[in-house]
Amino acid sequence: MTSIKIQPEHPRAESLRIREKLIEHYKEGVVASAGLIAHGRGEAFDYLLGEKTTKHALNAIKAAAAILLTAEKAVISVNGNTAALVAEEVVRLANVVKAKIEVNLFYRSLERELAIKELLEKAGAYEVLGIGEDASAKIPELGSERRRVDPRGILVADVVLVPLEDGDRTEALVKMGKKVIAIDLNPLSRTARKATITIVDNVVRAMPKLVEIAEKLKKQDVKKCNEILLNFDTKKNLAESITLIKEKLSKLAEKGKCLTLEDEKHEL
Ligand code: PTJ
Repeated sequence: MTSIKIQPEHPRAESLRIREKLIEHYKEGVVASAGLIAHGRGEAFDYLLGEKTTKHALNAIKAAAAILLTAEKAVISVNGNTAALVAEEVVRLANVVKAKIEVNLFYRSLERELAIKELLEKAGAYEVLGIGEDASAKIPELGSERRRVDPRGILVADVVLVPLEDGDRTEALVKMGKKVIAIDLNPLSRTARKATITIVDNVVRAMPKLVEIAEKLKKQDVKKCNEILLNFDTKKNLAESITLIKEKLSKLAEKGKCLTLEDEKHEL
């Protein structure tokens, strides 16, 4: 149930729908109040990226699918925003790549953990790790509540997918020898810069694409995954996303008109 009626012809209808979804889940105790602010930052970068999955993001998604399919113990880490926006895709991906699902929150409370678990179970999850006392292990050198992890999940994982979050845990997980896949619209964030593979895209577009590509890749020989990973350069890929933003802005400035990125979408 949404609190405003979104007209389908509104030029920013999709963006408004996503906002309403987050607000709704905020009211239900899934999304943290800071999650709404975090979304605003994401929106700003999405606007600069043209609100579409770029070819660079697609290459990173392929590499992410390959690393998840070749993992021994993959875990999808879920926070409030991720659960609100892509709970079904989280469950689908977990099934395709045989990953575990673990709730891991910055603003941790048992109420939120349980609300997120319920949402994931409604989406079809049969096991959700990291709830309450289950998160009994600790990630070393990490001060925030994110340090508390499940000994059956993130603690022993070799690959962890962390859709949109703050950067210090990514860094700590990499230091522990884990491979971290981040989905973050901000290519300048610490998460984006520290992850093993960074997908600079909106989770609402990246997650369904990741499921689709993992499903296709799973049918192929494992050699294909290794080949994708061998040819993927994280730093180069991240730099390409930053360059894309720079070029888009330069193009708008060159025109000498007061164009918005909305205009640019139609012009290019
Ligand atoms: O649910 P919790 O308690 O774990 O808290 C979650 C938030 C998101 C509040 C917490 O992790 C946080 O404060 O994160 P930050 O430091 O604000 O970072 C969030 C990052 O996600 C920013 O770099 C945003 O640009 C990015 N982001 C926001 N929305 C999206 C996004 N990236 C991809 N898709 C989005 N929809």
